[in-house]
Amino acid sequence: MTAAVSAVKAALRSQAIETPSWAYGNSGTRFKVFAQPGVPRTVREKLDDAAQVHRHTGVAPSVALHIPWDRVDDYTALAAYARERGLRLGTVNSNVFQDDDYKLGSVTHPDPAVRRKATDHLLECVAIMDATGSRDLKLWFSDGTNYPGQDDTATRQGRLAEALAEVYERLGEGQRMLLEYKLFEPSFYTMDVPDWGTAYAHCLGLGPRARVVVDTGHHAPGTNIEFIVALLLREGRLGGFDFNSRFYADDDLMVGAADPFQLFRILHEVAKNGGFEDGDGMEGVAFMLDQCHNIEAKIPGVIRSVMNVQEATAKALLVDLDALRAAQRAGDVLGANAVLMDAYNTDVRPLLAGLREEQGLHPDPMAAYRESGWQERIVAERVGGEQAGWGA
Ligand code: LRH
Ligand code: MN
Ligand code: MN
Repeated sequence: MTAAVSAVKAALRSQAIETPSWAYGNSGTRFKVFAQPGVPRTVREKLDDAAQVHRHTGVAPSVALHIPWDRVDDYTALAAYARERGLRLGTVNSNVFQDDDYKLGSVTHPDPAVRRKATDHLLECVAIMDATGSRDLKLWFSDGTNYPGQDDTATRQGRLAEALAEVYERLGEGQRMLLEYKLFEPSFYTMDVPDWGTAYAHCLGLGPRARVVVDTGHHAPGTNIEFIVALLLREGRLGGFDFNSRFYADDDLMVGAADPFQLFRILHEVAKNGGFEDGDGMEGVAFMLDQCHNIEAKIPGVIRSVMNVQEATAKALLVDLDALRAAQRAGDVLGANAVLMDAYNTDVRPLLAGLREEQGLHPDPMAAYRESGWQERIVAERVGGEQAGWGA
């Protein structure tokens, strides 16, 4: 027996998956960016594309911005533009990693003038959130060192804490700070926020609206990510996810492509916590994609990713928790494992197709997009101008 289908559908209806503005632009590796025809030239065109994803999936109502890639003169007007397309502006991602001044770090740089510049950018991002109505500020720092002895690790932690405290103080009432960690890259000896423990310690020092964000690509191979998720949920400090797939490092491939079972195990931890329901609230878990579609078509790549998260979510929601707990209490190792695997091995595609039809959507979002003619239209219309890309 699996969990009641009506409850599963209700939770699926309330889940929201945020798509990143940068997924719609050109991206690549350090070897080559393969430009695609029809790619957006402006932030507004990125929103137009995101609206297509939401139109066909029904579960992608918000778009994450990245500043300065998505810098505009009037963020209130941009928010209105999003609203007219059935979207809202979501998480604001800061960027203190693409300026020459940040070679030795941003908020942890040895020079206080560089630290000031970086912190001012983070404060500017909060001002943008005021205008867009965004709840979450997402902070990721490339800061770190390449060589032993290059700088003092503990001193850098102090500089980081100081900058974070200043930004945390600036947050408005309904705003949160999400701190993202990453094992390595671009710094290769030490990263200043390399793991969940470091991020968690800083969040604890800041206050309850500071939360950890788990980017699934930012761990060492073999890391038990669902353990980290369970622990952060228990502590009330899981702010959200940056979903993507990795085979080797921070590959930023489509979520669920490399290891759908891991995605299921992660979402099972969220499901046990009722985490799909009140995603918008201050306690909500943000489900964000952080991906780059280097060789596959952008919009279908995002649609496929949203569907992958939805499928893993449906399977996680299907776990019969009563049966699981009974087996666990009885010490029935194989029984408990079987309950979990029953849910994972369920083909949830018919359930999701039915749910979409109930919502007036095409049962197959990929086919709906193909049939919509949007791709042909943007290829024909978006000529001239500079195409947006990762870092532009
Ligand atoms: C860093 C990262 C972070 C950035 C995004 C563009 O690797 O995952 O979330 O904001 O890439
Ligand atoms: Mn990320
Ligand atoms: Mn990353």
